[in-house]
Amino acid sequence: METILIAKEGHVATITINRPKALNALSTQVLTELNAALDEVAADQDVYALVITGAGEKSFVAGADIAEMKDKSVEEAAVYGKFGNEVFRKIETFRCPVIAAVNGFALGGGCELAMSCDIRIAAENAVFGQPEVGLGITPGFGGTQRLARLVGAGIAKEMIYTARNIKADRAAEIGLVNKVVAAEELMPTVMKMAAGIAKNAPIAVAYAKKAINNGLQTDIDNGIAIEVEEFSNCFATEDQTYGMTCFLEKVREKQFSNK
Ligand code: DAK
Repeated sequence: METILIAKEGHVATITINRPKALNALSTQVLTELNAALDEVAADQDVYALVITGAGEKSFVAGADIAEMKDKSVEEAAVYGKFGNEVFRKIETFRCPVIAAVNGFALGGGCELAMSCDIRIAAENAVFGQPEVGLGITPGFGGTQRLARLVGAGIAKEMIYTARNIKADRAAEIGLVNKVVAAEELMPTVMKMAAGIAKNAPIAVAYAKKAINNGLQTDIDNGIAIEVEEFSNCFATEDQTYGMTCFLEKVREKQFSNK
């Protein structure tokens, strides 16, 4: 792959969008290779957490590739939008948690990519925004849907209608990011969090992700029913017996088997 790097450290995989000359803008090639990288990582059952970041010190992802988008027809725009949304849904429903390490510009499709992840940690120099209406289009990779769900309709509408960017501290204030750290602390912080997630029972973490994501799309009674189902499914795993036995036998250092 030319525009995507994959690395693995312990049970944590990292996907880096590697097109720094164009501030990691999402061309069709990037989206296609990102899609393939996600499949590759998903197939590796030894990966319990995934980190997504951008190459270089300036940008996470500066959006969809404007040069490539400019001359699209209505039909081509629909195909492009559908494919991008499929890739981002793949991230959102990825079988383990995904953390966005936002190392600079996260604009348009970049902000949307970060929002498809479970958790966002930002460097102090990160900038977020949905500038699409200033280009004559609406957000097209889930921005109108996920931003409102994350920060509420009022602030989402303000950001989308004004097309004004916000800095990392404001993004933390509105709940768009979990935490802001110094640029040099970004990857260590994210890797520490990912490793902390990867220490827990992977199947339980995956079921918890499913329960939160699916529960958010429904009413509380259905949400509780989803939780009961995922909770009871845990009792079919070896890691449930192991985790509880470790507690009762006062074993502190656990090694879950992902079974
Ligand atoms: N696309 C293509 N190239 C980009 C780019 C982008 N989004 N962002 C930056 N680049 C390129 C620049 O053209 C420049 O290339 P060269 O001129 O060197 O060849 C290089 O990256 C460095 O950028 P700058 O020289 O502009 O760097 P600065 O530090 O001065 O400025 C910036 C950084 C991030 C403020 C600026 O580059 C910028 O404003 N970039 C565009 C940000 C933006 O508007 N992003 C949103 C894109 S729209 C849909 C599907 C998807 C979408 C919509 C609909 N459907 C089909 C339904 C999504 C839309 C978007 O994401």
